[in-house]
Amino acid sequence: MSESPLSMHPGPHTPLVGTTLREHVLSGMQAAPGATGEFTSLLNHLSLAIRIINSRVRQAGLAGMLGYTGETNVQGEAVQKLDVYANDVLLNVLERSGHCAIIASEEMDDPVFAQHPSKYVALFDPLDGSSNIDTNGTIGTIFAILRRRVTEAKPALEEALRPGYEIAAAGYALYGPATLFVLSTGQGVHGFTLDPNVGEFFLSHPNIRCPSKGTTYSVNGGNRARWNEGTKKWAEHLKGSDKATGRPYGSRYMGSLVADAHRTLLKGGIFAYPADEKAPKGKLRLLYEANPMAFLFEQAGGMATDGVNRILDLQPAELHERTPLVLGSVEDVLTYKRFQLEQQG
Ligand code: AFP
Repeated sequence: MSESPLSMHPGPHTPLVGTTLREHVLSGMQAAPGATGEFTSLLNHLSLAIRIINSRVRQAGLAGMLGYTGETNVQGEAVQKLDVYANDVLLNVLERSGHCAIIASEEMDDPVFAQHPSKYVALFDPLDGSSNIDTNGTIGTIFAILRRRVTEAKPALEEALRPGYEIAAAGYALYGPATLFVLSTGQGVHGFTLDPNVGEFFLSHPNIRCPSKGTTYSVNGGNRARWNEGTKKWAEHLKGSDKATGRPYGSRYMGSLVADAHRTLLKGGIFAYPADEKAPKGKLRLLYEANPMAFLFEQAGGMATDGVNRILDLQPAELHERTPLVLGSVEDVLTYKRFQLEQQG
């Protein structure tokens, strides 16, 4: 990237202008041999969609956008007005980008296939944690991008059903006190904060690393009675007192994966949504939630499993498949695994 005249001759009144998301993506792509600019353009379109969704989230209470539509989605969950809005924005912006052959969303029964040849598959949860909307809690958007193997081929559903280790880029937007865009294109994890006055994301969290161990755990303890013995013993273990291992752990749970995962990514510790008697395959969706988060955690030096197995190795069988999800600091995720293996004998 060429230096601007300002940065070449900084003076006492020179404004400090940080790296924008656009510049960051572009500089990564310039280093990639054979890059055509399509990937950069796709990520810029995603950033646009997120800024549009953010703008509506900020006005939701004033714009009559709170509450339910009265419909249920493919998961059987009540749909919020903002769920629909966020889904429509992402779909519209990504279709217009011309870079996605297949677009699949947690809110749509079936994927949308493009009529023209294009290189990428986009998977997203348009508004994660939406049960927090009406109480002004933190919510987010989660996405993953896959490269198609053959651009010219007619797009098919199987192209979306690929294991997470094939992800080319993943990230999330967090609509909290500030709006953040956390992204990995396979070269570490970087966080950008939206300057609402300028309308740009600026690099605020370069090269995020998840600590190897934390002191908090994040789980919906209300499900305890339905957990397996391994999970029950693990939770009791964390509540036990032992100075050497930092126990008892503190408990933090928002019920919004983006918020809980973001805190865990920065501070370390563990987030778990295990399988239970009511949800034997877990609650969270492999393609829209678990895979993108697992990609980010591994890129940041953390770990993500279904309790025992690596999330990114799981072969999806269907679009809306669910999985147990345990992610966070390597040491903490391995402790959870030890309790699962002990119970299995
Ligand atoms: P909603 O989008 O329906 O609020 O679900 C959020 C979510 O998928 C994920 O973001 C949370 O981690 C998890 O569900 C919370 O589930 P519980 O309410 O069962 O704890």
